Amino acid sequence: MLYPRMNDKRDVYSLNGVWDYCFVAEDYVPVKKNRSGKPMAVPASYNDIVTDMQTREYSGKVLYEKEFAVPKRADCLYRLRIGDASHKCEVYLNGEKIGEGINGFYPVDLPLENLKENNLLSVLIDNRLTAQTFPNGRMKDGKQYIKHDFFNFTGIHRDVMVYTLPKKHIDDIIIRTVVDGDYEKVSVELKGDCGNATFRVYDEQGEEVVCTKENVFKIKNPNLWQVMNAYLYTLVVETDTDKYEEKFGIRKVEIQGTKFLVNDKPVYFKGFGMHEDFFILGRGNNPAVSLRNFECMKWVNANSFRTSHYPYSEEMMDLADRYGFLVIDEAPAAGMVLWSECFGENACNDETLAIHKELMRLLYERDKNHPCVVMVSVSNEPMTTEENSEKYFEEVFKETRKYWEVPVTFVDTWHANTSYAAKFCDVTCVNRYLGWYTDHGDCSVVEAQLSKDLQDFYDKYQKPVILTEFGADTIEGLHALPAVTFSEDFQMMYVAENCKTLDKLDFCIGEHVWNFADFTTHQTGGRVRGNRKGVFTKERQPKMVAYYLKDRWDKK
Ligand code: GCB
Repeated sequence: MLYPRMNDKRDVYSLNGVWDYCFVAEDYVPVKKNRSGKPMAVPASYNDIVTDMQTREYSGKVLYEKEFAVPKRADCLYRLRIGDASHKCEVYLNGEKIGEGINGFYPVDLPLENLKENNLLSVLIDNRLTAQTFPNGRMKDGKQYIKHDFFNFTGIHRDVMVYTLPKKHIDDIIIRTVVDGDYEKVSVELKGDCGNATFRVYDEQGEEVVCTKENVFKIKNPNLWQVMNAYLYTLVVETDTDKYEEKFGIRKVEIQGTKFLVNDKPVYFKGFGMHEDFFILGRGNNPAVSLRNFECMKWVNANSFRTSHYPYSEEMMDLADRYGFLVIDEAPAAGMVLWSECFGENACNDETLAIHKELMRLLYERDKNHPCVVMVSVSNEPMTTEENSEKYFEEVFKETRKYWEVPVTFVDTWHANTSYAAKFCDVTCVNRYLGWYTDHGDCSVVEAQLSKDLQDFYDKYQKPVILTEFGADTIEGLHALPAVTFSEDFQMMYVAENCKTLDKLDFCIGEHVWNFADFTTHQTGGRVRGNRKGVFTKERQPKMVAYYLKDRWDKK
């Protein structure tokens, strides 16, 4: 699956902007334009744009429509690309169904076969979460119940494009950098009707370093893609009829004992779990916000992040490649709780498993050429204390490993002896809020409890460990002596206590503070304008703890 890029063989037309949207009944079919639509921005969630609660928190079907026209050329094929419509969607062109998106957070890419002079594109979204959607949720008496701690943002969240392809075209490019001591072999697999292909590689100065007809070639004295010191080559594939340009980096990922090696050097993961979330935009992709996120992460001396709890936009992944961040690429499998059949339609079942497997494949299709992806996480905090989760995750891991060559994990909240799925992970990833959700306000419990928990995991599985979440809700500007919870003083003490403990555990290869920035959640008693565990505020300004981390990570 190639991202739409414009060149002399391919056109791209943006459909971003103001669309019409409205809520529709269960059996609604968009055969003709709905005249009751109101204006809505794309890409964006509608939830933080509207001013009434019923609209903000609506669960059901939502129709997005856009009229458009593009120059018509007989010599090419037209396709539609929606970066993400959350969650499931059906797509209609001029009243005819042309395809669907099985889940939010993934691109929907469909042929546009019967384009007219003027066209109507209708995207019928369903934002309800059940045991067969990702994330999981539960509907009861028309009400949405959710087990995860982030808002169910709804809308078309990423760019919408119409693009053209030559009739004989490249469908996909898979780039593998074979690092075998001299770090120089690159192999390119093409899919599609490609005929006679030429491969050219340009370095960052724009100098051509390779020009060949062979799909396996060498780059002399290559620059490696290094952590926070990225080097990206540009591959240009040209066939008789088509052309496509894809960036790639040369890097090798390996686990040796308790070490996670990138290009043979051990790395320590310093960074965050994050969310795609900003004022008014909701989960809408915005390059300025993404860049501010990266600049803040670089400033604080982070070198990695997890795409908690769903795949982030393709544009974010491109930036991570360019900055040199290590990314743990997470599937949207949050809130997975029930595997037992006695829960009927509320249980994860074979259908859930089939979709989960397909989402792992689609993640590979989308992200395979990104050097930043050094590990894949199949789920966040599933209820792996349930016996039936073992078989389920065995299958999900097996499927994921069919595609991905990087280490595979999931993020655990249970214990070494209680988690049925911990054994499948290449790296043990654990979330802990000791002194916060347990022994609230007492940092003195952290050292003993955290060391024991992580040591137990290591003793049992002998895998390197990352503390993938720890953090404390903090209201910026609130100070307290002694440091009570919600103050900046407490957050700093809390984070430092966890970090100090990790320094004593040599099997521990990383720390991801929860969260990079404050973010929106559902309304519950424990959340004041959402989750406030950000090291940065929602405006992307540092809280006091950011200065502690900046100093620590500079030395680490
Ligand atoms: C967790 C979850 C994360 C929550 C966080 C919290 O364990 O993985 O999604 O936001 O705790 O702050 O409660």
